[in-house]
Amino acid sequence: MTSWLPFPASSHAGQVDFVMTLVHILMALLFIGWGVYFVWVLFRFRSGRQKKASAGGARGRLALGTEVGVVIAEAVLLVVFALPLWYSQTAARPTDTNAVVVRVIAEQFAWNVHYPGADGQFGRTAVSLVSGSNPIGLDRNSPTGADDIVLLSEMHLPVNRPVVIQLSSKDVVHSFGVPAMRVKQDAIPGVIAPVWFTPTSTGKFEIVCSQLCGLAHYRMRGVIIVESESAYRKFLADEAALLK
Ligand SMILES: [Cu+2]
Repeated sequence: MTSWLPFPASSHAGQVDFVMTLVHILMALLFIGWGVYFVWVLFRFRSGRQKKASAGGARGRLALGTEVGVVIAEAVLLVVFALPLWYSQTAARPTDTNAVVVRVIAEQFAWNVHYPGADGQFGRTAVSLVSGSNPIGLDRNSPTGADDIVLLSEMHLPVNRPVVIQLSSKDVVHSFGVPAMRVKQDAIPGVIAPVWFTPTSTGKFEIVCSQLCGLAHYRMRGVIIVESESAYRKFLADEAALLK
């Protein structure tokens, strides 16, 4: 049923697809219902049958009942399905303490990916340190900053381990969209927004910017490389070796 959607590469993809399918079914019913009603109204109230409009408006409970029914259906979609899912993937944190934590700092028109390095702690960053060669303003001399790893528009992740993305932006509002992971979260200057997911398939998956953020918005893309735990560890070790 959901084969019209991108390949599902995260553990919560099925839940998102389910909500999306429900929304599409409701919208299809509304589209057909309103369409049929519109044609019926054109026929029923044609001028040949009814020259003068009634100022009194519609009587009967059907219209009100339909409206209330639609509102209830939409409220159920929102409150029962959409909001709990959104909460669980953003405000709530994964229960797995082994989660990978990565910062993503968006800018026109790239994704800076910041790993805390071997010590598991992010180094200090400062706006005054931002330069062409230091896009996130990382202080390499801070106690936890020397081992940090910074990549441009490329993110490596281990398969089957939760990853918490701490998302922010250097300039304008962007949106971190990973269609295969069913992840989308706005990147807002001055705000650190969390979003998390668990990749369930190895492979390369596209990061796209999902907010129109400027002239080159269309090429604000990145790649997530999901790999085995050992390949991920090798990646971290290789990057750490480059810093020495
Ligand atoms: Cu953007």
